[in-house]
Amino acid sequence: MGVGTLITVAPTGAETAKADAPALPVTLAELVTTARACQDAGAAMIHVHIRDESAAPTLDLGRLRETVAALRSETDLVVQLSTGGSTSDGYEARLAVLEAAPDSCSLTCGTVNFGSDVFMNPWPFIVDLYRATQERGIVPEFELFDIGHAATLNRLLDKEGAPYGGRIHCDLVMGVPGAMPADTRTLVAAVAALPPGATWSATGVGRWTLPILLAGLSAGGHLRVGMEDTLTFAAGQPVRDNAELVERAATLATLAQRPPMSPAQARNLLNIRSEGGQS
Ligand code: KMH
Ligand code: ZN
Repeated sequence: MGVGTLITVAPTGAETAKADAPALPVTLAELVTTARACQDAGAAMIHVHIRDESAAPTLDLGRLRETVAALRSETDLVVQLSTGGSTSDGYEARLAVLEAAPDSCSLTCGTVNFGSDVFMNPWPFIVDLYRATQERGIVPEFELFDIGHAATLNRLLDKEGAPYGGRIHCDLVMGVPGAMPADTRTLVAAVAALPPGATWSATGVGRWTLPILLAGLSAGGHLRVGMEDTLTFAAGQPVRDNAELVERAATLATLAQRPPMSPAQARNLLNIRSEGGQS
């Protein structure tokens, strides 16, 4: 295939308590240490959720700005902030995330059941967030938790035009309870529903991490791994840390003859013009 693999690490998320997973990076120092280790292991982009002083999820703008600055100065990674936050975050706070001026942000293309909660992404919010990415010059990554989200993405592009940077990059998040299942036939169907020319990564939640990693590689996709999505490395074996998940993804991508992209190659793929901190 001749194309490398973009490995994104999602190290923290908003759902897991530090007490349940001591290796979860929740302080800025832990996040930066994790980011460096994951870059060394083959990650090129980091999908960031942050926590407050009590390790609870937060969208505090000051902390987000500090986080972007620290990741820029200490790593070369493409810095992607989550605009999903946690299911209890309001639309205004989620829109305000863009004021922290990351390279990229997540943009979920529809409302979806999320375990016993609902992750709200109604059409007017999607449009507001998308326009804000265009105005602020932030490259969106379209998060698809269900196949219907691909239809919403196609509608969004039809009505609102191309994303900033001109590249359409999607992430299939598979296996969230209540959302699309994490199996190969669903992955193939979801990829077939993407806009023409889109690039995509895939991640499987929980025990679906490895099957979706293998299916994604075989289907020509990129990869997302990390403790946001799974806390289990193998049956009965907790994840050591995020770098362990990135190392495995990098090993399998290399075996598939699509070795990990560097952060510079990832910037090229996504058409992100800003420079990484260390380049
Ligand atoms: N924490 C989930 C409710 C995103 O980062 O954009 C939403 C999420 C998606 O993780
Ligand atoms: Zn997230």
